[in-house]
Amino acid sequence: MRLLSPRTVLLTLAALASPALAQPRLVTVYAFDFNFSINRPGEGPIEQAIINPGDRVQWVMLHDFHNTVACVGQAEFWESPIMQMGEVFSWDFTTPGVYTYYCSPHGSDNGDGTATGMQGTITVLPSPATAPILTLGLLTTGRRRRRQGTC
Ligand SMILES: [Cu+2]
Repeated sequence: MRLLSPRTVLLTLAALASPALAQPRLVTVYAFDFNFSINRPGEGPIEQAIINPGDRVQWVMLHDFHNTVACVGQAEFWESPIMQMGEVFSWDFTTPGVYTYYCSPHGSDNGDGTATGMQGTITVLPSPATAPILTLGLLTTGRRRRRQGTC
């Protein structure tokens, strides 16, 4: 079995970690049966979506008469109209944090960052801005070792 060189491994890791190469994702949250869920009906509802800064969340209505409204006092605020089956509302998240939202016909904002009833959360992870610095450090270390071996 041929092993990858340390430099090849580091370059691969750098490519995977680089935010410049990371494309924004489209994450779908479904609204049905008085739930928000990243799973479809019948798969068990998962109310929390975890995304990166720059990702877009789209709420897809699988039933009539739902909407998505952010609780007040968070870094980002959105409020969709009440929608019918098949309609979609999208929001691009830029600021890391945990965002609680609810459906205004079937839930409510508790005023303290939580919601009751039909509600969910979007977790926007911290920006991976430190990744290039770490990668550069590893690559520099790799080059030093190579030079020492050839002298
Ligand atoms: Cu609703």
